[in-house]
Amino acid sequence: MKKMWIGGEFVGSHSEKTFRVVNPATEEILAEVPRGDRNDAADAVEAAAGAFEEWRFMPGVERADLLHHVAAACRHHRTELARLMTQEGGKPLIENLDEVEWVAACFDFYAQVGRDQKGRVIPPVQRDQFNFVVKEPYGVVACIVPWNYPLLLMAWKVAPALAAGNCVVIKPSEYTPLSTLRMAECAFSHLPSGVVNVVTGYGVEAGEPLTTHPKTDLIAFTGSLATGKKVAGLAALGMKKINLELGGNDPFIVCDDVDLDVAVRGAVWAAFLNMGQVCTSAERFYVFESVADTFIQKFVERTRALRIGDPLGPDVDLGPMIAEFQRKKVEDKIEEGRRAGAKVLCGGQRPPGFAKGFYYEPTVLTSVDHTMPLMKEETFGPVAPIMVVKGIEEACRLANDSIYGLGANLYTTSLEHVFYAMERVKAGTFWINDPLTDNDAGPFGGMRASGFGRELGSEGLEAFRDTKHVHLDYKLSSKPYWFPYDWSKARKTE
Ligand code: TXE
Repeated sequence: MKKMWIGGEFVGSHSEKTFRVVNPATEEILAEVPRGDRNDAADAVEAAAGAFEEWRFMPGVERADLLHHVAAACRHHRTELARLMTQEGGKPLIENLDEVEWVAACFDFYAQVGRDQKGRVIPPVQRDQFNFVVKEPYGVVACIVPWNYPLLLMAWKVAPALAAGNCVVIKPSEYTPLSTLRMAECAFSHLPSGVVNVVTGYGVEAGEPLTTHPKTDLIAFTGSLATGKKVAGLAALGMKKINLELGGNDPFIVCDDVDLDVAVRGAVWAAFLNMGQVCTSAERFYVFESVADTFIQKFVERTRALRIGDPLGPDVDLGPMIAEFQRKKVEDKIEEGRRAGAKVLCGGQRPPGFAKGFYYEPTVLTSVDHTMPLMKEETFGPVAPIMVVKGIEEACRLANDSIYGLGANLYTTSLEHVFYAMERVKAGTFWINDPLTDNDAGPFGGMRASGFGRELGSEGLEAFRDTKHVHLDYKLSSKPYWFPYDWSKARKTE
């Protein structure tokens, strides 16, 4: 039975209860994991708070060295961690191998950024004074992580949080805790006890107590809009800082001036990567009418050619969805679209020949419009609804007709289209001719209902640092404007 990582030790839950982790490709039980509760969450927060004083004042170069160590351990265990994520999450192994490298790169990035600067000097307002701004850690950061990128979305919180001098408590998703527990064993174990803690369990039982614990200073959350609202509400009661990376409903615009073979390959990948279970999946397509028929025909051809199978591979493009609840959500969305008149060009069913596993065929629909939830709500599955538009104005208007604003994609060779769309479309990341490429130096996060705060980039470090202005008078001189007042000046102005 697996154990949680708290205060530098592997421990069971106070409740002694466990929950099962299932392989979504085979529906077999992979492991029993402690079902963490309020007491376990409290132990982890206390362990993090206890380690804070030592960790926050560790010299930046030493902290950086330890974070580089985490990155090296990650790379050393890359295949094992990638296989674990594949078994518990269903993402193809080839994608998880990439994910582990991105995790290591994130720790390397913040090891360096974290030791670069921690404030600035500003000009004083009087002689014999010195003013400066100090950036300082908050203290204990709760990192609540979803199942679609279990290690990457954890690293985007933990690496900058640690680099800024905070200590953390990680609550992985109940669907994908194993890879994070293994990271604790092979990488976080190099850090001083209590700096990183991992509490496994369900959202309400283990996640909520982390959000409300008096010693939790900041909550960094990635997940659904619905749960993000709950976390934000509870954090507000305790006046805690939050960073929310929520859902998306990303538009994908294809103009009539591009190589359609390239645009189609990019679009199919953006739609069906990780079975569409990516916060920045391309969830809705807008194609210029003059190229729509050709685009749709090529898109369907490439979708039909996708290889569905065992995510451990080899030669597989798509694995299963994470769980029955997610597949059912997609099936209901497609059924609803069909009833409203949408046409399914391919997919729209479970693939034959899979007795087990939450498999679903990648699905392409046309005859869709913005009265359908398919185009307005996050589907988070292997579904590509395509609308035909007259031009860039209509495409941008429809792209913005959403409560979300996480990412957006555009294919064009026209600078006019680039600037028209880039300046108008509401999205935290705007990809042009290269969908979903992340950059550790580029801030990632949502506008509107997709959340607030940013991960990655210098913004991603700032999210985990508080600001203090220090004002120093080194002559200790008294001031003319102190008591008792000299009214003679006032009379002169009368
Ligand atoms: O997300 P949740 P789930 C969307 C996607 C998906 C839906 C539900 O549409 O269908 O969310 O997925 C923890 N207090 N995204 O259920 O509930 C939970 O244990 C504190 C988009 O996975 O948001 C898990 O660790 N924590 C998203 C984490 O929150 C709570 C990626 C996310 O769970 C909690 C994933 C509570 N009350 C899902 N309730 C993206 N944008 O990438 C749950 N949790």
